[in-house]
Amino acid sequence: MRAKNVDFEVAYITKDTKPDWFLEISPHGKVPVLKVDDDVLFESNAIAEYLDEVVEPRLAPTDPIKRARNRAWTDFTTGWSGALGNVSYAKTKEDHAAGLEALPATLQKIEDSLSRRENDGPYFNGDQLCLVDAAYAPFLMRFNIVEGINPTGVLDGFPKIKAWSAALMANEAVIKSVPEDFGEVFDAGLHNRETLAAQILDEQAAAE
Ligand SMILES: N[C@@H](CCC(=O)N[C@@H](CS)C(=O)NCC(=O)O)C(=O)O
Repeated sequence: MRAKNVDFEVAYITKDTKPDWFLEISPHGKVPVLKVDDDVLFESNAIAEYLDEVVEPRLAPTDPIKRARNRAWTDFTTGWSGALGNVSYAKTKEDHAAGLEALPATLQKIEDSLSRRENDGPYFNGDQLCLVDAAYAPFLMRFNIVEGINPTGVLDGFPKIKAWSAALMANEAVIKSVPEDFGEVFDAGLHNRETLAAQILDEQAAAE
């Protein structure tokens, strides 16, 4: 919505204290939901596609083949988020090592898809942020934060993803997609999930 310069109000929902009004409108009790007057939309991709249809400028390619490819890659975010999350949110060193061993297979798919795009970037479709960027950026943002806590350097082997990630993390709409206290909220989430990253944060704090 920021990429489209739409006026909107945002309510951030905390997983363990979901308000009743939210549970009444969110079919799966999950974020995001978008309320448009009396209509409620859910599922990130459905919301993003709706916004793209009703608010100019159109970000999805007009060419049907390119649009279908974009859609196919936004549909892969479950695999993408799962593969990154198995590293970022691992609870033990063993699980972290297993997640890290499996991750390159998923990264390579995206690296190949970025290599095959017929543009010079920096975004998926060229110089305009698009729906594929919007779908992947949140997971890259969180992965990058955990890289700052427990670095693996895995993206060094995937230069296209690294450059794409740098462009996305510098984009104002992506930066503002989270609240200002996101760093603290995210750290608290790492602790709630009893992750290895949280243990490392605690060790670093104790050593200071
Ligand atoms: N496929 C859904 C996934 C939604 C989803 O899993 N949301 C997570 C946050 S990213 C959530 O609300 N989790 C809270 C919960 O499961 O209780 C979408 O893309 O909108």
